[in-house]
Amino acid sequence: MSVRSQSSEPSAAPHRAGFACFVGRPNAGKSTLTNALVGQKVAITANQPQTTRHTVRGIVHRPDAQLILVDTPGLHKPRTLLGERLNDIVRTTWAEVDVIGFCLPANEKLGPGDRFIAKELASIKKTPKIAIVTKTDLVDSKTLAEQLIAIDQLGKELGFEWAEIVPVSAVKDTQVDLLADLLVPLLPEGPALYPEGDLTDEPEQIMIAELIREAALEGVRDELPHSIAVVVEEMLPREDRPADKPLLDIHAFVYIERPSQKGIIIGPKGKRLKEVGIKSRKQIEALLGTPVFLDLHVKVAKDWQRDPRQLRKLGF
Ligand SMILES: Nc1nc2c(ncn2[C@@H]2O[C@H](COP(=O)(O)OP(=O)(O)OP(=O)(O)O)[C@@H](O)[C@H]2O)c(=O)[nH]1
Ligand SMILES: [Mg+2]
Repeated sequence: MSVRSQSSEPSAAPHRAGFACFVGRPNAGKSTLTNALVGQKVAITANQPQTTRHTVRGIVHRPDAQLILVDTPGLHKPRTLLGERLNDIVRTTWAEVDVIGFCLPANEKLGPGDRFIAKELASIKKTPKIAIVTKTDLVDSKTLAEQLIAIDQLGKELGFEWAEIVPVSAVKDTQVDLLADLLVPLLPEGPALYPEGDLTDEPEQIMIAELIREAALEGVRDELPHSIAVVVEEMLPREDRPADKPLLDIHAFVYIERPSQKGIIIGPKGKRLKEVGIKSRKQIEALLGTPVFLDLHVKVAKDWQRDPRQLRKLGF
């Protein structure tokens, strides 16, 4: 029998702080889940594979813990140098975090891509792994139950136990808080690592470029989403503006890989590019809290996904 102290105060749980990464196939819902946990958009999302191209940190502040989420690009069979770089980022990340959250969509049966990732995870023995079944709002309870069993089985086949298997819906905000509750005890004890109120450590310039890319991704298909890259070249407060009416000039380039893609991005009479500008400008203004003049230019960076020099220029 354990001896309890007489104090009526329950001994306070130690403060914890650490890193959890979300990994999984492209389009599994990692970035949407990151945003749901943080309570604000820190990572862009799209209904297309390979939307995320760098690690995005989202910070969850709680009285008992600081949970730093590291959203990663979807792990996939690479077809380009960019794809290889993205996969490298994922592998470096999962080797460094305190806990790994493996995201598997509820509405897709486990496939070779998931098994491939799970196998690699199995070799990272020291790090606890939580299986997260995403998009549960898209399936009925029977399908969900089958998925949970399949995931449990997958762990057993590979010779490890999931620390937890948690079904969530980021879109319907179902069990998102529970997921945080399960991740926190797996973090090391320690003080907060980021200042209170910081929700991400993404530089503003990168977030802006990402918001433009997100708007540009909407409605494009096939290979085009992969071909788009956005770089913010310059951000300058407009001169001669009264102090109470500032305007920020933002100049950005939307890169594509081939001249033939230009027409699609720009659209008839520039209509499409204009829409991308309007949509992303609203989000940028909300992010910065200041009116913005957004100047977008489309440029060709020939076959940039395969060209080391171009990749470097674009920040990969
Ligand atoms: N219905 C539903 N859709 C979701 C949910 N979570 C994500 N999605 C959708 O799934 C698609 C992919 O979501 P993302 O969060 O961009 O996926 P990701 O895993 O970050 O994708 P990559 O960055 O390409 O690896 C988007 O269209 C999301 O709106 C969810 O809980 N329910
Ligand atoms: Mg993503």
